Amino acid sequence: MCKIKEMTILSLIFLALVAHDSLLAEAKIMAKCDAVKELQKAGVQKTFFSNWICLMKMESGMNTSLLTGPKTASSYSHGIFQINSRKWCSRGHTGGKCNKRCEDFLNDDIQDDIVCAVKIFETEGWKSWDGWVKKCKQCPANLPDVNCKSRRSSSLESLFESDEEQI
Ligand SMILES: [Ca+2]
Repeated sequence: MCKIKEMTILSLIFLALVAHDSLLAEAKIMAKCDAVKELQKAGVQKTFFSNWICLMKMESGMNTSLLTGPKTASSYSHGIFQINSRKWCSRGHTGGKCNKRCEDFLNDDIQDDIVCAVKIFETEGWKSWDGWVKKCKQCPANLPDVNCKSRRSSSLESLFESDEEQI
């Protein structure tokens, strides 16, 4: 009897953990300091960090899996930088000016997203992003503090993740 009860409790705990994990997986909201780390890793100039973070917040709410559209020319915008399929990537196969599958801009690894976003920036400037123009350029108060000194991010996710981040 006790064994069975234990098993049931264990399975419930297991199910709760799985459910919790999938909830986190669905949300995919990147914490600010995790995004800062990603920018550092990609070698982006530090002077621009607050603009990049503001842009990500305003374009996608830091949601790495956000897909919006269709917009003009039935284009879709992808991921944390809302990279558009009209010019920069192709849906279903590699292509566009970044030579990438748009779907690659919907996952949790944003290194490739950053490479493409930097290319967009170098080609068209910040003005390529409406969200940046309206909410970062015109409201500099929205530019966040990007000094992430603490080793641990304060994000909810970090409570559930192992310490793989410190390299
Ligand atoms: Ca990606």
